[in-house]
Amino acid sequence: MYPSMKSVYICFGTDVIHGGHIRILERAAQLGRVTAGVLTDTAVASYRRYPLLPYEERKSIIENLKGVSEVVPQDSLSYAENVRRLRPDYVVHGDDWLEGAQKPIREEVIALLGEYGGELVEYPYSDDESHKLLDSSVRETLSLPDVRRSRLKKLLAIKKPVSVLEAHNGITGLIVEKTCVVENGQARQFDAMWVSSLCDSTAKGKPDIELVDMTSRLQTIDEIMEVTTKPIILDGDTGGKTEHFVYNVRTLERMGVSAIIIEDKVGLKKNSLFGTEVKQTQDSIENFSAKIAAGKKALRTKDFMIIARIESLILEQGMEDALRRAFAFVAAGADGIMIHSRKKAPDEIFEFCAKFREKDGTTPLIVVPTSFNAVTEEEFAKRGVNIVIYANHLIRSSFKAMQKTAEMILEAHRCKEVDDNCISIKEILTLIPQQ
Ligand code: SPV
Ligand code: MG
Repeated sequence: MYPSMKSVYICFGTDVIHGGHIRILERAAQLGRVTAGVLTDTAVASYRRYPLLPYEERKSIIENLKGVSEVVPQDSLSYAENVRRLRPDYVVHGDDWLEGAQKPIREEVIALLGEYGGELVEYPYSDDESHKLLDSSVRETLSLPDVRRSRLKKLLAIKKPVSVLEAHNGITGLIVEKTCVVENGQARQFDAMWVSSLCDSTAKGKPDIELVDMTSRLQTIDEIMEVTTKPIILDGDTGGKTEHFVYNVRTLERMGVSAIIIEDKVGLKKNSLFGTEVKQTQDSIENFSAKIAAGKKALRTKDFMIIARIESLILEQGMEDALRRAFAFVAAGADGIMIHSRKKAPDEIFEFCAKFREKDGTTPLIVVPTSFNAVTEEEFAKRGVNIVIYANHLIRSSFKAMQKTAEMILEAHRCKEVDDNCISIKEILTLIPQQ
């Protein structure tokens, strides 16, 4: 039946099969009996984009392709586990992984095959325009409001913690969307974006006191949404007046935002990282619970999340107060609890998580480790945290780089010296492809 009884391994991460895949598969089948790996949902999400089709569906598509004898899951971008187990005579791949994020994966495959005399066979990757169009139409689908909005809850179901980085305009949105590193055969990407009040205000040269109004915040979100597909979590400050909040959550839901986080403060809001150095007033449990409940009632979908942020530790009101509020806000309908702290040591955050998890094993917990920044995502996950938000790091790092460049031009009376600090003209011209 087979030209030889050699074994072949090929892996599919795609949810759209096109002629390019079929041609590679035909060639693979000429080499021997084909086992196809199918990337699991977590593996796809960590590498390219959230899959349009779940694993089971993608598996059954691949199973039904001519030339595929068997399908096995591949849990990570790395082929190592399956290659070690199956010891195929050939691994087949397109030649599109010679550079970029997949390069180390390719090198690992070559090394593994070398251990027992297996061979990597590469075929030219299809650069057919129609196939590229397919990928961009998948991206367009992922950016549609209904699809984008629902993805945060889907991510929460498959990934712990969900890793989130701030974006405050189109270009920072693209950085969160596209940055990918590969480490020990695992691809790592950010899962979602945080539209921070601090960064949105700072980018406009304004203080973080709810001065940048909702209309402007919505424009920032729209700018990010136009060029990205990942879910968005909005920093909703205090949520404002309940009468306004109910309108705003509906607008955000309609736009395709996945979640809003509102903090239990009233009056003139100042940034939490000031702590008790400035006057800040916490809302009562009753008022804030009523605001959450009203927001929940206004929603039209089950996807949009209203997350309550507790400021008790920031305002030095103690652990008991923080926990009392957390349980009350969950009872009022909150879809998640963000606990904030400005202490360098994570002890109070860990204590809160442990005590909260004693009574509530399911409500998502969110942290913003700007101060307690030595804790890894793995450690947070062990402590029961579901979402980690890096809330201000793109604006803080870009500010430092921009200021340095400005100083260097002034000092040198010309701009030659700053060239090494800058992305090249060629790169900036081609960074954003024209559609
Ligand atoms: C923000 O990013 O605006 C936040 C988080 O609210 S923090 O600055 O830590 O208060
Ligand atoms: Mg804020």
